[in-house]
Amino acid sequence: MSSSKKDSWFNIPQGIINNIPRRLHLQKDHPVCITRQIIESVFPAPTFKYYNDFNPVVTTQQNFDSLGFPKDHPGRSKSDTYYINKDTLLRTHTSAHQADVFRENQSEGYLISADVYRRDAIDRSHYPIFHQTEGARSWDRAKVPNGNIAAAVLSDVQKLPQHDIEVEDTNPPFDDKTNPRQKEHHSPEEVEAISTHLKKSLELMVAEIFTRAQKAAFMTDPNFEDEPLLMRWVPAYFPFTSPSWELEVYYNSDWLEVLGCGVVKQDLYINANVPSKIGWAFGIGLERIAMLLFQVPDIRLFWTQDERFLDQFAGVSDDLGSLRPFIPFSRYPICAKDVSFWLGASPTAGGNTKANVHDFHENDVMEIVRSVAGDDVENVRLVDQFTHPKTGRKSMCYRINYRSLERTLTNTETNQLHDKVTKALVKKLGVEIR
Ligand code: FA5
Ligand code: MG
Repeated sequence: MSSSKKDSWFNIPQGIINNIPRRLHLQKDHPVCITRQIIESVFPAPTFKYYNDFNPVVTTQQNFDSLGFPKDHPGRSKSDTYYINKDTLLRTHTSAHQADVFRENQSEGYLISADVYRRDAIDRSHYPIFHQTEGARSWDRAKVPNGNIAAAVLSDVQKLPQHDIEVEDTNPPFDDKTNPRQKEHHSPEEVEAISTHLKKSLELMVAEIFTRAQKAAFMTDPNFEDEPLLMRWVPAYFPFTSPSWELEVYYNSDWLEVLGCGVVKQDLYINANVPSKIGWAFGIGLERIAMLLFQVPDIRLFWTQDERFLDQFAGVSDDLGSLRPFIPFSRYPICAKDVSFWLGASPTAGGNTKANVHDFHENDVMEIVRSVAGDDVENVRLVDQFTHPKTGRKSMCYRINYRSLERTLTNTETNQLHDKVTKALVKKLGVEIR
């Protein structure tokens, strides 16, 4: 990052910068690393090549343009993405490397695992840094008999192992209105064959993960009642795949999105100088999977250096069969504090136009709270808002839950933290405390 020059776009807090070298996906015996290893075991070398140490600093070209994101896509805004300067940012997804790897990689498939960065809400399942594994599998028209991609892919489908998990898939292979086939590049038979290989491969990956999770839960608790696993495919949209889907898993009585995927847009192969290739790609969030695999209740735990957390996974990287659930250590008390403020110019204070209603982004509140209170904040949520009938000013009330993972915060400490948070909101957002 030091080689990129900051400009007025720079918006990366020190807390994020400090965590860039952590690379949890490479830290042996860390649950994020173990999750990556399990995924890699389903997509073996040499068919798949692994890339695990790409630099998180990428260009807007890599992260957005190369993937066909429109110029006005909301993901590009400073309120969603961490920028070093106008053209350089911390990647928001592993797809930032797709085009480069298609250009350089001669093998049939690859997996890229890496840390990714997004300005986002604060709660138990959202953290501004998380990890993804991206995978792709390609076939080359020039290399299959008679250029018959559909036949070659279907014969590869036959070679995939079976799984016995129930899958709900009511979707047509493509839908010309909502989830189109790339008509100018792919025949219906080709899309169907590639989609079948894609879905089957990803179902196998998820089946492997959840079977391991159930086995682990059962090993520690023989009374563990395993719910039958259920997956379902839902149509999705990504600028760089078509048709596209998300795979959801029924877990703890709820449908959970675990990955996004689709048939690679042919422009990516064309721009990478491999126009005769055709294939699929997916991206999966590692924390989300690790939380299920190990029954980790709070995403902040992945960042703790507390031995009571880390020691529980010792030895698993070398023996994936020894995986067992996390046993939570006692939780410390929570302390909730509210902060209410006005947006818009104050009628008395001469008009501070900085806290303009239109410039207000909730992610800015999240980040200011995070920058002051760090991992001692468990979640932040909007609990009330209203517009004053006379002045037209808008009032927001956020509830901040303070709780450390490592110790009890004293009342005085929490009050001091909250006071600092309040002052930072005034200073950085220009809001007026009510
Ligand atoms: C993407 O990031 C696409 N790049 C995925 C993709 C790759 C699609 C290749 C097609 C082809 P999305 O933003 O939905 O998509 O994130 C993908 C996965 O990352 C999600 O399914 C989820 O598992 C995980 N994820 C997304 N946001 C978060 C978050 N804030 N915290 C934890 N995990 C997240
Ligand atoms: Mg998604």
